[in-house]
Amino acid sequence: MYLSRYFLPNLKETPKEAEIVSHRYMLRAGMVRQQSAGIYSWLPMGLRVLKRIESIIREEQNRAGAIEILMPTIQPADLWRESGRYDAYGKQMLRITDRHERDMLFGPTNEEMVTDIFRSYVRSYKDLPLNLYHIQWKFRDEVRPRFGVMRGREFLMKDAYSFDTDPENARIAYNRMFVSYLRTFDRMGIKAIPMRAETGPIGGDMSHEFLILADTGESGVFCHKDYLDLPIPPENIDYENASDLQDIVLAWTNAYAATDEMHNEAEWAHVDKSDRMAARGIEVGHIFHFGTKYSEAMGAKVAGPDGVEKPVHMGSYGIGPSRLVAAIIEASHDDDGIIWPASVAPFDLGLINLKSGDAATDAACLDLYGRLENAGLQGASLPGWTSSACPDS
Ligand code: P5A
Repeated sequence: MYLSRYFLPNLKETPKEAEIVSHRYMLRAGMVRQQSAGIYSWLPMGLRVLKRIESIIREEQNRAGAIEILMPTIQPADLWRESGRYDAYGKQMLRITDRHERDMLFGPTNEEMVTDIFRSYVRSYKDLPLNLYHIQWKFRDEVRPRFGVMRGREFLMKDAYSFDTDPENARIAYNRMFVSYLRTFDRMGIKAIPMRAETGPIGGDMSHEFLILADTGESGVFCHKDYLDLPIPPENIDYENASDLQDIVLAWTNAYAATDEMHNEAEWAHVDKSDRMAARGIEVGHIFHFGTKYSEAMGAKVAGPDGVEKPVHMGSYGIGPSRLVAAIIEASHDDDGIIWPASVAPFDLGLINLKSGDAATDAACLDLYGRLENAGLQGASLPGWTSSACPDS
């Protein structure tokens, strides 16, 4: 890509509305443009980072056996009436009426819709386990959209949904996603620590949030220092091996780790003072086990070997790719700008022609540019390069 032919509307001044560093740098680097409170257009360089984050997530979801689908952003209210969440969701839900006076909504999450897909096709335990995911825009009318794409109203989510015959298998499905999240965040160059979490409007009895440590995080976190050095599961981890998965989850949940909502002073007191980390964190992922909450309400049943039909056991697993763009910047920057982890950098390199107009240098640069591209590297090339537009990779 020639920088002179690229669309990189970078700003010289720091916009006043940007309170945190990631928002400032994203606006200054021309990555996003705010269109309304909490609603953003993604400009070319921002979109490149978002797409790289998406593809890491996709690769790790596929590796863990999840299957990609794509559900719509607009959903019929009737599905949500079946689960009882249409009224319960309150003002966070953007409600829409179509020309036939039918109640619709812009999806804040997809538990109901995926349960509807499941009940329409799956009847037997032989078709399980199943995990379906999609990467789709969501809308939540947040009371305080802020910090740019960190807490947007329209935001991208990867949401996966697991279906199993019983609680034991549902636990294995949960562990699979837990382990795949450790790999996913590690590949993005960030340390995300799983912490026990509230289940909120999604519901259920077991939940972990994945948080990265950053001073600007919205949650207070309390955790053991050991989490900073635990090994990440390898690429060839066997997702069919339930006991390996359980061992990894135990290792990653053994020491104390909780957000302020779940913090327990009595348990914290048992952690040696020198091992304590009390910090701020950004939630980049959140996983839930909620058993039969939706399948019972919506009649999603499978027949077991004995032919008896029972509601399917479910969990849901979210990651925020658009929030991750900002979160990675919060975790990796200095006073001069963003320090992109190589795996998510918008460009792999910048090629600078210091003698633009000199025929031999121009030809050498062009040749090098072509060869780098053929080698699979994504570069931004001159002439017209300015240091303020230079990605830091
Ligand atoms: C899990 C998947 C859910 O909605 N249902 C489907 C469950 N979980 S969650 O925790 O509410 O959201 C999952 C992840 O989405 C990101 N996220 C946001 N990103 C930007 N702006 C927002 N307003 C926002 N709300 C949630 C987070 O990364 C969260 O972990």
